[in-house]
Amino acid sequence: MEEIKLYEGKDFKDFLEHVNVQRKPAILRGIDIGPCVDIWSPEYLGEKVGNMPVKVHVSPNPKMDFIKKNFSYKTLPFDELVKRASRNVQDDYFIHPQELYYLRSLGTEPRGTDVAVFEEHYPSLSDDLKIPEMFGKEKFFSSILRVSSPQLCLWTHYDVMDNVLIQIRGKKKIYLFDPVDALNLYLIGDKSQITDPNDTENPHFPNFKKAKRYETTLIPGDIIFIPALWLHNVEPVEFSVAVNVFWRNLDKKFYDQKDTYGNKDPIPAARALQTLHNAMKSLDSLPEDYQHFYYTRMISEIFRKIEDIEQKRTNL
Ligand SMILES: O=C(O)CCC(=O)C(=O)O
Repeated sequence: MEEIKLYEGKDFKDFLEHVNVQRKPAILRGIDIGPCVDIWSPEYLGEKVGNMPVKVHVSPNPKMDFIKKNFSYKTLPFDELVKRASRNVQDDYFIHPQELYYLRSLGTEPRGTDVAVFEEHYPSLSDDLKIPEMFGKEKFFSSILRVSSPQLCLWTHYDVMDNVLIQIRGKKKIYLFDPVDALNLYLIGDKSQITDPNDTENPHFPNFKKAKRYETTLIPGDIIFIPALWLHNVEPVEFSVAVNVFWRNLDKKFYDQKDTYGNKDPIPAARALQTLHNAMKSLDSLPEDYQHFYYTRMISEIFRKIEDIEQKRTNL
């Protein structure tokens, strides 16, 4: 297990330097983020936000799997969501058999054409949370409220932008993997097929045990920096409320302007992946032994490129 650097105290200068220079995960603990840490009980949240409808993931299985879609979507009043998500899982079993809940707040536009901004969509809660100004307002992309039942794990995925996750209520385990380990993480698109980061002996994913794992438990008030492309998986130990803030760490021109969820690959990368799929389609017309040979040739070229990049990085 790899250490995640912890910065404690009121001053976040060293944390910011780590974020900007090392571009590795880091935790900031002990800064003032407002009264939310003390007052965001399920009752308070329900009362303040009321019955505004929200779209939630409902899962019978604590390990949500986006690839196999083992969960469904339901629209619930916000106050009902926090009531259900904050029940102890065992007590809840007979009332809502095997239902666990996860809210990832989206914009309010029903067709998903606006970006999530916490202060705008939850104005009755916004004074309770002071989001530290860390990265420059012009780079801001979105801020997302996340509410989760105890134990309900979000699938392992990467985001295309840097973000900080501000843990407000409940303890939450977080597992992170360096993008250099991507080959050991069995990716399909932006998601990994690894739904349980502790399942290192799964015969379907033999290389997973080679991936270096960064792991920690966040406590209320903690802010963790999750660099773009770092795979991560979260497992709330208790009823959990968090807000994460995404910002464009690359030049604006690299991002798809129509991407309201902030999960589309940077434009040159999306084009490269599309070209790869076209190349694969074009090879389909050849006999299999030719396909095998030309795929191997393509892989050799790609590996050469990766070696060049690695060489450059070790010389830095
Ligand atoms: O804390 C969560 O529920 C998920 C966090 C996450 O996926 C993120 O910060 O990108």
